[in-house]
Amino acid sequence: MRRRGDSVLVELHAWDALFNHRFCQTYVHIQDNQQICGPPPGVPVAGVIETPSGYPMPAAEVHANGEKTAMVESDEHGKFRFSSLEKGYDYTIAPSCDNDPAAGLNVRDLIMLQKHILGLAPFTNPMQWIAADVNRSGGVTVTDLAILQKVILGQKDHFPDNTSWRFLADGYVFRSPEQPLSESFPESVDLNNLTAQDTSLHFVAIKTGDLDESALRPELLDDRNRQHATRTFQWPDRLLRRGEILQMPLSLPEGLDGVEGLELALQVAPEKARILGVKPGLLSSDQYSLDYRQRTLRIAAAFPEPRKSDKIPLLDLILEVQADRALSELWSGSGREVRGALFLTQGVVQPLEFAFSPLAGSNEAALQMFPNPFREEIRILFEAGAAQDAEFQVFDAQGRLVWKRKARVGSGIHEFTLHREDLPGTGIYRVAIRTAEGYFTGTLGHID
Ligand SMILES: [Ca+2]
Ligand SMILES: [Ca+2]
Repeated sequence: MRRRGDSVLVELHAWDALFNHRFCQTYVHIQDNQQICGPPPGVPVAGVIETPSGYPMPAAEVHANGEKTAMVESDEHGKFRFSSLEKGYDYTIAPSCDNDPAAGLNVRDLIMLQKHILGLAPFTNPMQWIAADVNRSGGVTVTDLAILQKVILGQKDHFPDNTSWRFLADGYVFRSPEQPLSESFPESVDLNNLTAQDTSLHFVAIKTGDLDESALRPELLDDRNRQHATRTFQWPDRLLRRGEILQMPLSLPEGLDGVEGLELALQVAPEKARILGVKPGLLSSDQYSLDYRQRTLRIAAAFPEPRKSDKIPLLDLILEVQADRALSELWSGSGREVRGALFLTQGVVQPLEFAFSPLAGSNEAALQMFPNPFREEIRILFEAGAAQDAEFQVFDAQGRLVWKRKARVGSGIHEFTLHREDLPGTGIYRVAIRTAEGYFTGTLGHID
């Protein structure tokens, strides 16, 4: 079939009266100057894209490639539709999506991949193999595990030689489901010499690395979180001095059994401390990452064998303290905002948070001050359990030490007085009393 705009090869032959013959080749360029041919006929081509468990995939590009090309996007129901593809041409219909490689990736995926590689829980359907072949090498190996770990830790922002999603043309039957990657399964549909509409195309969307299919279902993890109690990293709080090097051991919270993995992001507050490094512990260096600029420690660890709580640190985080502050004040966000989760056997996920407990014997509530705010002087009371040395400190709102004193105190209630001339001016101040038993803190206001 020839159309407007086509060039057609023709031969021109000529004979004279003596039948001498010559010919030449040239082109006829077909034009429709009087617009009598009408629009070329087209037919709709449409279908749907869903995850293996039937969740619709929105915002995937669907390309119709060939001599004629077109592109549409899937809608929130996973549906796509080319309203009119010109008839008579060959098309290859193929979805694609390479956005947000980290979507849906978490330690549960690492655990599932590791268990498959170790032969503890081999995959049961070909989609898992395709998701797990992170580097699209045609096999599932520890290299895929390492790349997945780096993407989860934020050390890689894409999958080498692979896209965020792959799309399997539905209806393909794997000949050897236990070795699906050895087959050339179809990731597109060919429509040759299109003559009639086709609105029943179906693709299965497979998110690279996302073995538990949480990419389009973030509520999966949230639901599991809601069902289980929060676990707490507990540290004794204490006052720190500017310039102090702090080594914080991070161990599994107490009372745990069957821990298959751990995910955590911990950020140090700006101006309060900076990360110097990590002292290795149970975790190998590929199971955590340090972002010095963002002041963030991230952990994504899948344990080859379920672990119990013990005292052996996962690692020690090493910080340089940049302001006189309590340990509990060094972090961005409160302990409840720490993004962390423990992955236990049976698919149980427990949220993780931090808590800082006063040292035994100390009690922040025991530090009483009045009048507060004060003009001339303020009386500050605290109770010590035994005779000991005490250090009194006052910090301004910027964390600068503005007043200090040392004294020996006996057991019982003690009082000291702060006068207006002890402070550089009006404002909010933080009082801290450090003793061998722990420390007491409180906030006071100085007004005119
Ligand atoms: Ca691979
Ligand atoms: Ca996942």
